[in-house]
Amino acid sequence: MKPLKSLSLHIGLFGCRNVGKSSLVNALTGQAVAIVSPTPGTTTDPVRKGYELAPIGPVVFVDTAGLDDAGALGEARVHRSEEMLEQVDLALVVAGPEGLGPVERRILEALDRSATPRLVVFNKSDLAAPPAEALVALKEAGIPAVAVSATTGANLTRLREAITTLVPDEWLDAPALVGDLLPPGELAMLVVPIDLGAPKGRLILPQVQVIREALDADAMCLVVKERELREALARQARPPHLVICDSQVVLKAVADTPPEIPLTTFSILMARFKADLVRLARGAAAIHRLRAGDRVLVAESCSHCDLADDIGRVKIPRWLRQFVGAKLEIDTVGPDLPDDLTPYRLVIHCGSCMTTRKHMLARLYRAESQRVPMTNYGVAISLLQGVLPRALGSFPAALSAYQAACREEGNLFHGGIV
Ligand SMILES: Nc1nc2c(ncn2[C@@H]2O[C@H](COP(=O)(O)OP(=O)(O)O)[C@@H](O)[C@H]2O)c(=O)[nH]1
Ligand code: SF4
Ligand SMILES: [Mg+2]
Repeated sequence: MKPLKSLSLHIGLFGCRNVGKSSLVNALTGQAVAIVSPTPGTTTDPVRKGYELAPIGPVVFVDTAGLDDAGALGEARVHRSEEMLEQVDLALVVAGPEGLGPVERRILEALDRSATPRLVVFNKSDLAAPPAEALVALKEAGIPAVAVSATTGANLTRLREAITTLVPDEWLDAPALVGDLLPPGELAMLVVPIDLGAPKGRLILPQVQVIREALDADAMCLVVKERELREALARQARPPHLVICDSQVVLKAVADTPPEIPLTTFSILMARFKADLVRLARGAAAIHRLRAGDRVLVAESCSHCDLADDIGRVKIPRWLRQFVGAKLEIDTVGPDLPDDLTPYRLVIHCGSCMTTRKHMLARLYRAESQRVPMTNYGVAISLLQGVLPRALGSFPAALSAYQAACREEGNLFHGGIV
């Protein structure tokens, strides 16, 4: 068999006959692609199916024959499935509700040898839940597991999320943090407040990352506090190419920076780098729709962020209530995000500095698949301060997504969109 070579992520499904591998491909793609049959051994050669899998993008599912097939013909099929184990980019080890046996264990060992990201899918959860001891053992081994039903569709969203978090980095082209915005020789002016919230004796990670990337791009950086910004700008014979400020001083930075100079915030740069700025900007439009009594979820990704505590638990709720001019029900959660987000009109997520882009994309997907808009602290703060269009000026796709979402809702209220 020819080795797999393609730009699409190949996701292999492996397991015994009849556990529902083909049914899962059909359920995930919403199409009857793979032949499903109660007769064991129906899938013979690996079957590939290209599909646009939200939120990852183009993928190819590789549905394989059961690895427990018997007889001479069965052996040949097993061999072809085993070859696939080494070739896919990501593997779903599919088991029934009875749990893991020697076949699954062999598959997991083979995947470990080739360092292939994998997760165990306990299918047929409509018939029975997977054994608790199997879940505990997998957890101890650091192997993610999800119980689903291809028949009822239960937990397929969770499965997609789990797949997303396992996708190897090279398959999700991460946008640059700032390098693409700064041509060589140009100047970035960074506005960094040194207040009580600033850590002692150092800069925070996004600021350091921006400086490093600007230097990598052969650009220059000038770092000032918000009080010195006006003076620093006045001293430049040639204006900076971009002003980047801390979200919390965005109002002052906008007031002190001539409108022709592009300006954005560290958090907006991080939203693009760590998640998807276009989608978070679109989600932010829901702020204009909030009404008295609406529930908003403020979500944090980890539990060690004193600064975000203050922003997420105190400042954003206060600014949000002031902006909407009404009482809102604001819950704060973290580090776990609830499965059911439907009680909320909006999720405002933290900057996710400690988690991966995949993690954030999976969370965005969870919210969007439940039709709950999601934005993040950085985008929300600029909106609540009335300067979001200015702060998104360097990101036309995000700006138009936000404005289109505002228009869709027919809302130019609560301070308008410009
Ligand atoms: N109850 C139930 N039956 C399922 C589920 N998924 C698949 N099946 C049934 O299990 C049998 C084998 O499914 P198939 O997809 O062909 O398994 P494969 O051999 O692993 O590809 C078929 O009769 C399916 O209808 C499920 O989630 N729940
Ligand atoms: S991920 Fe970063 S922003 Fe989010 S709660 Fe943790 S430290 Fe704070
Ligand atoms: Mg099959």
